[in-house]
Amino acid sequence: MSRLIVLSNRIPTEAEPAGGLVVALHECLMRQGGIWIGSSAEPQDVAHEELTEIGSGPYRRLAFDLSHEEHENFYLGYANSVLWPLFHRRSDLIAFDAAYAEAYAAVNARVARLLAQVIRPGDLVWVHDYHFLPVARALRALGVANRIGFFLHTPFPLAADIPALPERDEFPEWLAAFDLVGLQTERDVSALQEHFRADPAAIFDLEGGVHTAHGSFLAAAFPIGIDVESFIAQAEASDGAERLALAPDQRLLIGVDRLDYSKGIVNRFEAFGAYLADRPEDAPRATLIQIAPPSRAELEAYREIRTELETTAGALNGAYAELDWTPIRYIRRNVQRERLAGLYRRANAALVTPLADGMNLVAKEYVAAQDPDDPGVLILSHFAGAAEQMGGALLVNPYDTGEMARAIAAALEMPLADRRARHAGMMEELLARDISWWTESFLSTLARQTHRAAAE
Ligand code: GDG
Repeated sequence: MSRLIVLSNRIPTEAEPAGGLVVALHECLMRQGGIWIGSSAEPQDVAHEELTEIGSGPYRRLAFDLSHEEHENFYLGYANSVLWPLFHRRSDLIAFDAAYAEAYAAVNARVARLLAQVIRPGDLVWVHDYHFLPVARALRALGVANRIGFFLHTPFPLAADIPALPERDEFPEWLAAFDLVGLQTERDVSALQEHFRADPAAIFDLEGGVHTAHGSFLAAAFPIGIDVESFIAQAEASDGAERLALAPDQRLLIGVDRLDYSKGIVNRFEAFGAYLADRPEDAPRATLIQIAPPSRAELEAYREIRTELETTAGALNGAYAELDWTPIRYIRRNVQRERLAGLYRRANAALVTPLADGMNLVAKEYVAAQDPDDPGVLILSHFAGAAEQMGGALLVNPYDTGEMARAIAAALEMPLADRRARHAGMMEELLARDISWWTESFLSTLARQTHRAAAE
């Protein structure tokens, strides 16, 4: 069996709670042997040309340095102020700075040199996410002929938006240096094909192969899943709901998101406000619990969205709260995973309403956590990748406050038989394509790629 070399922005440490993706990759590495490579937890004064061993364990974890300047220009700059907004249809938020592109190229070139030192013939290389788009091209230039797969966790950018990228001419070359480009949804595969259609020399085959002047690769959808069984067990064992101290008939809605402008949290609060405004006097009270741990807080766009969110929550609570009822409970602190599972189970509906999202695992976790005899309702944005699979959700346009407010009312009034049928359908899909399916199908597809002579 081939060894696996994983490259991702961060390497999981023992101190952090392990999510489904981390556990799944950990299991692959345990099975196949290999190395997990990512950036050091803290930026350094100088980025040395070496990999540092992290901890000890059944497989190696190696970290590469990022200097303070690279943290600014590569991570916060190019990755999160150019690619992230572009890939989430927010070209208006792109920050243009030549230093960003320079740092992005330099870090990827260094990571490629370091990777080339540890890759052995026959290894499979699995690169994660938009931080490392050019790394395969850099590896090919160093003579690495191994199979290299890439998985994009975000949406694939719309063809019409890609011209906003200063490095638009290099973008197709970056992709073509991989053997396999995995995307979350069929919609993303179509977006990729549309982008390559602009190249008159590009040929597409029926199996998803894209043949370009820069090389051939396979583009396919691998919708990421969750560890369904372990989520069910956590939800059943959790004390999350008791901690809320809610009256038994109190209706609960839940939102859980990294605080990010792509997640549509402000729109969601406004929709909940519209629901509250229209709610009949005698309707049961509903509370929205929103868990939103901050991320990328050094960036202005993230500080702005936080202020906007907190202002909106404050205004709605001011308008609708009563002495014994707070409509929005907003929690910025990270909530333990087990507790979260119990909160999902207690919630009558989840509001998963991103403006753009690669997949959105919260949608899947919410469904998995439900009591099958009395399940809650998933309200899901059309623009989450999960919408392609979760046919039993109430699908909404997150920009349409009125539509979302009506979906909240419909969810809270939905008859049990309807809730059960929707939940059962979604569970079937979740079980069929869980996180093990995801890693296995990606890696077996990568292992089958034969067009580029792999160094055996
Ligand atoms: C990217 C893509 C894609 C959140 N708050 C807490 C907490 N969480 C956990 C959730 C969930 C995860 O974080 C968030 O995952 P998402 O999928 O919703 O979103 P991103 O972080 O943006 O992830 C996304 C994903 O990659 C995987 O490919 O689905 O589209 O953007 O697991 O539960 N967990 C705990 N406490 C919190 O307070 N324990």
